[in-house]
Order: sequence, then C-alpha cells, then structure tokens
Amino acid sequence: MSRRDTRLPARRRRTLGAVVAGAAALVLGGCAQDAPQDTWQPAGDNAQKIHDLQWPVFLVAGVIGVIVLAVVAFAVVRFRDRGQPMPEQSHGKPALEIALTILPALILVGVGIPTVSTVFDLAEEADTECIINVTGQQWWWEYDYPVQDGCGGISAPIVTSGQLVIPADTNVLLRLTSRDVIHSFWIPKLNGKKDTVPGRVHTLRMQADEPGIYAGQCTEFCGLSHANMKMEAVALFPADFQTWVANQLEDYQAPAEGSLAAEGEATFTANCAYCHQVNGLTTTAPDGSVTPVLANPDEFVVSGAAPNLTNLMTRNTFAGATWDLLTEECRDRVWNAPPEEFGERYLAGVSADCLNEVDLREWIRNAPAKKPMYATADQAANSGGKFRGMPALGLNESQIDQIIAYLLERH
Ligand code: HEC
Ligand SMILES: [Cu+2]
Repeated sequence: MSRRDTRLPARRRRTLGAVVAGAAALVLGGCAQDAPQDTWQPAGDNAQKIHDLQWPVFLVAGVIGVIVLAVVAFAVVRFRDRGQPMPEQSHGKPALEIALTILPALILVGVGIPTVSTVFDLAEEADTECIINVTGQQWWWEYDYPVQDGCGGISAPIVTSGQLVIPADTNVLLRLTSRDVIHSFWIPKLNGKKDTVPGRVHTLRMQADEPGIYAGQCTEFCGLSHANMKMEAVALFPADFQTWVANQLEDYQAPAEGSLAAEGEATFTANCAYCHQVNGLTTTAPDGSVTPVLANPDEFVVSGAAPNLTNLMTRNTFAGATWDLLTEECRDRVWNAPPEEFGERYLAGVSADCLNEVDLREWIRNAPAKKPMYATADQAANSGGKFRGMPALGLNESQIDQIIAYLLERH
C-alpha cells in the first residue's frame, strides 16, 4: 500500500471549519439567550455553592477530555494501518504507569474534597429561618406553610399550589414528599434537585438573593403529564412576604348578594368544592344554620388532594404552573419588574383586566383536553373510581361565567 497524504483537501477543510464555527455559534448563542432554568446563572447561596464547584470541575474535565480526544485522534491517524511492519512489542513502562496512576488520583482528590464539603454545606439545616412543606402529586405541587415563628411569623397554616412564595435573602428549608409516585423538585437557579418520594420526607434548602420569579420543572418522569408539572419560586422582600402572608390569611368575604359572583359561589359549592377547598366557604340551610364546606378529595382523586383554591388570583399560574392566570402583557410586567418593584406588582395579583380568561375557561370547561390526565370515568374505574387529575365536569358557558366571576374576587 502506498503512503497517502493525511491532510484533508482544502475544500473539505473549509467545510469542516464552517461546520465547527456554526456549532460553536449555536452553543454560545444558546448560552447568551434568556434561559429561565439555567444552572449556569445561580441566583442564591445554594445554587452559587454548586456553581462554584461545577465550573472548575467542568473546566478540568473538559481540558482532560480535549487532551484525551486529541491524543486518540492523533494515534488513529498517525499510526493507522498502512501495511507497515509490526512495531517492537514492549511490556510496561513502570515510571509512566505510576505517573499515570498518581496524577488522576490527585485530580480526583482535588475534585473530591470540595465536592464532599459542598454536599455537607448544602445539607446544613441549623441556620433555617423558614420551613415550608412541599408535596408532589400528579401533576402539580402543593406548598403548605406550617404555623411558625420563622418566615417572620405565620399564625395559621397556609396552603397554596404552583408558586412557592418565599422571603428573599432568607434560609428556607423545604420538606419534600409525594402523595402518589416519585417526583423531583428542581428550581435550577436556586439549588440542585431533590426527589420527592411517597412515605419519606427529604429536605432541600432554598435561598434567593433578589426578589423575582425562578422557574422549575418536575425532573422525575411521573406519568402522562410529567411535562406539564412545573413550579415557580417567587421571592419577595421580607416586608412584602409579610403582606402576602396577611393576604392569604384574610377572612373569607362572601360575594355581594345577587351578584354574578354569588351565583358562582353556589355553582362552585355544587360542582367544585367536594374536591377543592376554599377556606371560609360555608352553606346556609333553609333553617338558617351555617355549615363549613369541606373538600374531600380523598374520595375522588388518587393522590387524595386537589389544589386549595383560596385566593386563587394571588397566584400567577395554574395547573402545575403550566398556564398563566395573567395575560401576556401583564405577565411580562411582573416577570420583568426591577427587584424593587417586583413585590408590588406580584402582590397586585390577577385583576379582571389582567386575567387570561381563555386558558382558565378552557380548563374549567374540559381540563383533561388541556392537560392529559387519566380523568375519564373508564380510567378512574381502574384506580378504584378515583381520577388522576381533574375530570371534565360538563358545565355550560353561563355556569363558567359565574365561576370565573367568583374566582376573580378575593376570598
Ligand atoms: C374530582 C375532583 C375535582 C373537581 C370536582 C374539580 N377539580 Fe379542579 N382540580 C382537580 C385536580 C386534581 C387539580 C390539579 C390538576 C393538575 O394541575 O394537574 C385541579 C386543578 C384545578 C385548578 C388549578 C389550580 C392550581 O392552583 O393549579 C383550578 C383553577 C380548578 N381545578 C378549578 C376547578 C373548578 C372551577 C371546578 C368546578 C367547576 C373544579 N376545579 C372541579 C380536581 C378537581
Ligand atoms: Cu412529577
């Protein structure tokens, strides 16, 4: 066999150069874009600790990777079979072997020490200032705030969903569990991920330097609508957080008699309240006796829970933070608010002008058509008559009008 030129022809070299430059532009362009779930843009202490570990490890591993690939490529090209005689066979080079054992061992120790120390730092709980329980279920997250002196003081339990509201610059400890299958909680800009496992409680620290909204996504495949199981952490200055707590704990205000919202209250009580709790909602019997309306989702939903709809319009999103309660314009005003103004805009909640009525209507009309759920009667029959998610309830449009008027009022 004759020796061939190992260099690529000029034209192919140019093509290869263009491909490499194009790929690099794509990768770099991707990094520069606005990426709400970017681990390379930490926004709190815990994410920062992970970041301080990941970039040097990535750098070292990257350099080693490039060197190894280059050496392999060189060996493949330079020593390829050209019919040359067999090279002289040798057995071992002790100096080289020892060096190539010690060097990686040192690199691994160099990576291992900061890794273990970061793992311990992230597991720290002694400095916790605020505790929130987080429960995953198909396909949304519930947050409940137990009574505590932390978080600036919470005098009665608060239960909400979708958006995890936390005080900024505060060490929050999440206690995570699940009501059905394994899910995983991850707000990339604030910390790493943590699985939520039925029957177990795992803890995860959260701290955000600045007020704002931090997006996340369930990261453990959990069934049909796994991709529609998102969450957002909303950080507020501690004073704004106090206002949020006070808003959540406000007494129930019944809609004005004779209003559309009052009809909505009755329609809601009849069609929704057996799954969804609204704190303070009552019914009055003809004899004048007042009974609290208590949800009993245990009987109807596999997970035994449905989102608490008290003050729904203080949230910006619904159904696993998958749809906005705000129109695009109003949403942008909140998401792009400067940190000093963010609290005020978030606490304004969803007004009638800002309501994204299209998605909410579609949801109430036929939730499974919007978000795939095992929520037909047939499918429920396979789960002991219980739904996984919210079934279609067959309401007519004027009933939906009433319910929306009702949900728009603060209760
Ligand atoms: C059989 C129980 C059940 C009934 C009845 C029911 N829902 Fe739901 N609903 C659910 C479940 C479960 C979810 C969570 C689904 C998800 O996000 O994947 C939900 C989610 C919602 C959400 C989103 C809340 C949030 O914070 O994410 C709204 C709004 C809602 N339902 C409104 C209603 C209204 C209005 C009615 C009555 C017309 C109603 N639901 C009846 C079970 C029910
Ligand atoms: Cu999930």
